[in-house]
Amino acid sequence: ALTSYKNVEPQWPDAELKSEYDVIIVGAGGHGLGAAYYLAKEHGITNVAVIDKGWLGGGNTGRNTTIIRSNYLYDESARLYDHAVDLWDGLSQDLNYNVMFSQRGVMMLAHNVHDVQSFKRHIHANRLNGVDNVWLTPEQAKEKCPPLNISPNARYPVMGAAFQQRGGTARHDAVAWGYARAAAARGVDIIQNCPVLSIERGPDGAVSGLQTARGFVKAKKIAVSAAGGTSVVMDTAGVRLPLESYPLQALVSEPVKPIFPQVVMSNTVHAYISQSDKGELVIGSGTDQYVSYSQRGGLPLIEHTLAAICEVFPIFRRMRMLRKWGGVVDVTPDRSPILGKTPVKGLYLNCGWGTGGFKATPGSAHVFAHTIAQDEPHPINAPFTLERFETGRLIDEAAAAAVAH
Ligand code: FAD
Ligand code: PYC
Repeated sequence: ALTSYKNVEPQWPDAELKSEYDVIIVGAGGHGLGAAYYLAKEHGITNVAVIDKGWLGGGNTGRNTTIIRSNYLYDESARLYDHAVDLWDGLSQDLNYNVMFSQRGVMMLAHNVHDVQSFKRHIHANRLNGVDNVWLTPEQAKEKCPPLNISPNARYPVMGAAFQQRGGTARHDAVAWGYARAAAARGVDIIQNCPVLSIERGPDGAVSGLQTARGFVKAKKIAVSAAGGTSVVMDTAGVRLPLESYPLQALVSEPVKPIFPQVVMSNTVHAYISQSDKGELVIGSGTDQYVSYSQRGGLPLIEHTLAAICEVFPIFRRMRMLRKWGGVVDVTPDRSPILGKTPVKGLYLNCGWGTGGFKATPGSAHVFAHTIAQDEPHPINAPFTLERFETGRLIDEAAAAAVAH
């Protein structure tokens, strides 16, 4: 069946690893590929390699439920995530690649008094930061999303919802492919199936290069964007990180005709759901409760999630699930990312996105490229330092993370 594809041009060349680069990015997820693209496009730095141990986009970028929103509590986070929403808006045009960004709106359900108070606090803070987020009554929520059960007798009664209209979804693979194609067109080498084994440092302590499965490569600057694998890679440079890696799972149903117009999240019952353009219900759960580097999780979590979905959306009780999978998410103590310089000269870090970094992809990649090129943070990522875990200047977004972990 694939013979008809034999004359199709690859979208980026399968590059040979050179002996030396100005910048090497470890991790060909959306964040790493995006940073390479912006390095080339906005800073004129094109002697760049993006190296991945597996296939491009095969990490969390290709495994997530693609929810995009910027309704975070603190000013620092609102600036970072809203910068991303602004870039999502023009991304398909910028990359000349349809990333299928769909601003269908994200609804977060409140099931108890605590949820109501917490969401209203977020809505007020968001409004002060120019981030759209409004309160919906149960009836208004149902009007937007007809499958929602708002009966007062429901097991998980809906007491209202926070709603961000500018939020939505994008096609995760297309984001990786679009950045990869656009970066490669500007001269970036994309190297797949090449595990990075260690970061090497010279006598002055600065980075000198990487040991990879294909040998040593010299680099003036190294940027690590390896999500769940970050702490292992950084350890080889002598940098210990406040990260824990957990499995996070998702699953899809059989495809059906359009039935679900928004993205709906419920942190309290540990479930979130949207409908893909193919018609599948895309459903996700909370993290497994143990640390692991395996890209699969335990069945009890999925059962719990589906039980919750059946209570909140009884219409879906007889849907059949097609497949499930997991990713490895890198979680910081304050549920905010680490995005900036490190104590090692020439070594830059973009990690700690945990359960919620897909939405940030263009914004994070954009300011990370600035940080690498200028050797100083962009004002937007300046607060997201590694040092904050020593100084105590934390950015606690556990509530806005909205995924149980
Ligand atoms: P990745 O895409 O994971 O890329 C990192 C890359 O580094 C990988 O390709 C990996 O192979 C590579 N790597 C690791 N170690 C090495 C090494 N030693 N050598 C070479 N390469 C290496 N976020 C949202 O905003 N919305 C959501 O709805 C959402 N849902 C999620 C659902 C699930 C099930 C999961 C798992 C995550 C979800 N997330 C969500 C989180 C989101 O997917 C991630 O935060 C984001 O994709 C991280 O992107 P990245 O480019 O940093 O990492
Ligand atoms: O961060 O919005 C999010 C999210 C939804 C599902 C997983 N993460």
